[in-house]
Amino acid sequence: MPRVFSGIQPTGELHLGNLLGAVRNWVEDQHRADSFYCVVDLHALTVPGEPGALGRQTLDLAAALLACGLDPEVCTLFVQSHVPEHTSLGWIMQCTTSFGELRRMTQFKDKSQGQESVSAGLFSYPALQAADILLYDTDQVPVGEDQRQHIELTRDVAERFNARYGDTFVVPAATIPRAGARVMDLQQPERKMSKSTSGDAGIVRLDDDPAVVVKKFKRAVTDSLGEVRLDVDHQPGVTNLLSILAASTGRSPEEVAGAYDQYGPLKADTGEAVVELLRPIQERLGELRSDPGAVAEALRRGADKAGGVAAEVLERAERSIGLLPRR
Ligand code: AQP
Repeated sequence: MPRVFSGIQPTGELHLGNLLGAVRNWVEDQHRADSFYCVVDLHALTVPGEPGALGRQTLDLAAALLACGLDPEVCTLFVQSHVPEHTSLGWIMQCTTSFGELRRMTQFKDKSQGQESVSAGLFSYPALQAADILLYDTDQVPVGEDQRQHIELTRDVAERFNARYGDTFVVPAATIPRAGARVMDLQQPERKMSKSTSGDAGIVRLDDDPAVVVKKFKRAVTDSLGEVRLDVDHQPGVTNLLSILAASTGRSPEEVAGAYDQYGPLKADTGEAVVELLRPIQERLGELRSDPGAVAEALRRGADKAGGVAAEVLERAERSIGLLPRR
């Protein structure tokens, strides 16, 4: 069985981009791979947040992931800070990654733009992300398109470490879905839909009311060309709607594009398809939110299992480097 690892930040509520770009594949992968999924709370510290809110957001995000279909009896779902090996290997990865590599990361450029103060953690977090992945001897990392560059960096760093200290890490590969890999903001379709940067009208949250979802799609920004074509450069809004409709209904974007010649019906059908996609998730989310103890218990069991694997791999890396063993 291949080993799969992926993570998500508890920086806000799960949105349609997270679901179509990553989480839906996690749910499928858990049945065909030995899968580890991590709520990466330490990554959330790279940008300022409301003091004291992180624990609640972490639990809520875990409940949302379970509502999407992750089964803690089948996969390993855990919280990054519950497995301290992540920070230990994170430092080793910082010392294996170059300043120039981190400076080229486009997410850093995007997220640091216009900020009064930028943390050193925001700059170096791709090294911690590399540690997250490498700690589990990961073969495949299911992510959205925006994470492609970080997974490439992880591969480079793993290969560099292996060349420098001897074969230690499995070199992972990204798995990116064909439809839904890059869901764009409904109001600014040239920007990705994002937990922390999208305004309310541009983002579809997992627990948005059906009427709200329909309204957001009705008001989605398109263009004045009056044609329904897949053309991300000239018609980013229309292309986004076609991609979302395709990903939500299991069709190809080309097939969906051929079925419409007006924006109104395209918006209405996309809204309805997303409402249907979210309906069962929202029902389960209601049940899970009423039992936070069960969610916390699933995370505890996940951390125990993840910690066992992570400790072995960290020790292997420390031995490769030649750090003095504890015993
Ligand atoms: N718009 C998107 N389309 C497709 N996939 C997406 N992902 C995120 N946004 C989209 C994928 O979701 C997974 C978890 O992402 P994350 O929360 O760890 O970080 P992110 O990519 O930075 O997501 P956000 O929503 O933009 O969060 P913030 O605003 O906190 O940075 C990843 O696999 C990602 O590819």
